[in-house]
Amino acid sequence: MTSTALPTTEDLRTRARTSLERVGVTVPEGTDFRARTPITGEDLFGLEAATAADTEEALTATRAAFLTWRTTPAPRRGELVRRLGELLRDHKSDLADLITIEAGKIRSEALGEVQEMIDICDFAVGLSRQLYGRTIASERPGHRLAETWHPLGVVGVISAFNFPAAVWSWNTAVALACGDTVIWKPSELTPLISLACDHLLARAAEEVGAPRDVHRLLLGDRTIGEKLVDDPRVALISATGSTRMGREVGPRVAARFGRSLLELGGNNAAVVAPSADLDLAVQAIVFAAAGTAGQRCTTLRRLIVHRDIADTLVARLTAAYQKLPIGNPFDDATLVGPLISTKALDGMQDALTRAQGQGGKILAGGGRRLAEAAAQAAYAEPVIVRVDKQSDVVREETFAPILYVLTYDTLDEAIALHNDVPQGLSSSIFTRDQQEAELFLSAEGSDCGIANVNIGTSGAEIGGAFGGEKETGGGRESGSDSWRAYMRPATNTINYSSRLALAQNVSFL
Ligand code: UN1
Repeated sequence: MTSTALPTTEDLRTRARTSLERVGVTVPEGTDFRARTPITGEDLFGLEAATAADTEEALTATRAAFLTWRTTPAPRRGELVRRLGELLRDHKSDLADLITIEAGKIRSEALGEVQEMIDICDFAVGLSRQLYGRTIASERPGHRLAETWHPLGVVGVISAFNFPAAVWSWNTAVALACGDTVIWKPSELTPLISLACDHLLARAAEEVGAPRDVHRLLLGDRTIGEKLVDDPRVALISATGSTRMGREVGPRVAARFGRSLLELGGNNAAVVAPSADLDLAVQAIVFAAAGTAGQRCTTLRRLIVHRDIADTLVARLTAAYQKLPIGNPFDDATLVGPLISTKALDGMQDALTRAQGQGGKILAGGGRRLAEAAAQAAYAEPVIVRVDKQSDVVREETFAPILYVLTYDTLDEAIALHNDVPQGLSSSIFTRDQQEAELFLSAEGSDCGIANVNIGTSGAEIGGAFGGEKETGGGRESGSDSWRAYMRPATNTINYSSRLALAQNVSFL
């Protein structure tokens, strides 16, 4: 199925300009690089990129701002985040428009992304009154041990096109509450939503009397990210993107003893057991695998189905895939928008060719859509591929809507297959058998940072910690106690007696 005709690039340009103006941003015209839309695959505006001097200035300014921000009481810092959350609420629709225009997300998911930003702001406001340390029992009389959490410094946020605003907000709302300042290097593919977010934060800072330099946006190519990665003034690099990118960033930050928080590739799977509620499973699987055109790091990429129900489930999924409306993401009926680029589509076709060469059989989808409308736009049918083993291509993350289906006989076998990939982000099991569910969640079950029961792999709430193991990079962002990554703990030993007692019964003098 195909939804209504695509808007023209001129319509999208006008809509982007209107949304930006309502947010308060005047598009800074330039010639360094171009904002484009995957909806038509065409350019929207020419923009200016940050120069090396701009990057240097941002480093100096955010470092100077940190020196005052770190001593601003945390609940006062929370006021900035609260104001940002209010402005995001006021501009929810405009921001969602920009996300749809630049990332191609359907309207409901784009609004969801803005909601995710609002949610993390609420969370971080509460956090600003809950940066708790502990008191620890001392082994010495008249002594107290305590743990104090201090702001860390400048945080460099490197974000990807697919969650162009929410991932920035997870990092920025929490970092600001924690007393850090932020430099943001967004994806070159999503500059407009970045300008809008930066503008709203600057406005919030002005309104609450916080330093303007608590945040800086640097638009441009990877050389900016590299500068942040290598500069010792950046205390923490929080980078979201491919495992290939993380392989470069991690060691470079470590080489200067900086900290990094990496949120890299996923190759997420769901196990579907014989007792699963199939109505629920089908709905959850289609959203997780085909939603966002397969371009979430949490997208469901592997389905591990019990042999007894495999044919039934696959038939139901295939039928659902055939009805997926693909096309204009602004159309309420559309469920699958464009891929970000023709390069992404080439990557998808290449993976499908390889999968077939490695024994895979395409059961649904796989074709190109709306090719006639715009050669530069990349609309693709989400695909289901049946495979009999986890060959090379199945073990890789292809950032496109491809769902590989494998079968299993015993749960042990399913868990072994599940964990036998290099990535470890998100996972789920569909079962009504409590023993199976608990085993999947146990230490001998899923090896991922996110493990769910009777819900898909994507669409996590902000309250939990977000991130994964193995090649996913090990970082945790967003909720729970992820805030600790943005602060440094100091252990304090306080002697309130008038005797010097040495630990471990050491005697001296
Ligand atoms: C990402 O794809 O980088 O759980 C983030 C989810 C979203 C976040 C995805 N809340 O799918």
